Amino acid sequence: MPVTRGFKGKLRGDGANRERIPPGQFVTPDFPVLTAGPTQHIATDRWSLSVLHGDTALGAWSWEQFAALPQTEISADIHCVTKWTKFDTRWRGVTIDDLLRAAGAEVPPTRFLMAHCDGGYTTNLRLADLLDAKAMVATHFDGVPITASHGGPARLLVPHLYFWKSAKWVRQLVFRDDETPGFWEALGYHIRGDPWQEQRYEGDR
Ligand SMILES: Nc1nc2c(c(=O)[nH]1)N[C@H]1C(S)=C(S)[C@@H](COP(=O)(O)O)O[C@H]1N2
Ligand SMILES: [Mo]
Repeated sequence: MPVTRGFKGKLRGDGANRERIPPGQFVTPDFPVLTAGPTQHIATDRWSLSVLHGDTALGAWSWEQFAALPQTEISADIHCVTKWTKFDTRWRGVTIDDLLRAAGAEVPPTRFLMAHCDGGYTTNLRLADLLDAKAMVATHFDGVPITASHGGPARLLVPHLYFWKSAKWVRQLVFRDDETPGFWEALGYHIRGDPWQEQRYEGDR
């Protein structure tokens, strides 16, 4: 009976998917836009990405040079601290591992990094959360260039942390000796932001 089959299928799906929803989150099919401040628009011929250690440049890539780096696809669920979770987002870009390899910095010079964006947004990250193909600088979403509102031409993607860590319009990755808070972290959000530990605000575990 089709109704029974459908009903069972739905139950199985919900059961499996429940395990994919971090505590306090709800699933949306939408892709909300969340930006503090205006959307940034930068032409790819004026774009570059740099990796620095303090003031010292370790590597820098024009748009063409970046496109020539090894490309990787990541499919992942994403979790915003405002409580929406979106399943199965599909991205393409350059993993942080490949970026550091291209910069000749396979061994990260420090354990911490700050991502800097056009428009002034920053977010701090631990290298342990960026390596082993867990994160990338993404240029494509669902097979097409990321739109400006979602952070194109290039954004950080760190899907296992709350999505505020996935900095849109990223331009510089700066190694630092200390774990300095970025934009939201300085305003009271958690320094790391693991959705599975519900690390929303400073003081949460
Ligand atoms: N540059 C920049 N990156 C940013 C933000 C921002 O305000 N500026 N917002 C963060 C937050 S809070 C979230 S939830 C995601 C939202 O990404 P989206 O607009 O593609 O959904 O981007 C993150 N990256
Ligand atoms: Mo967010």
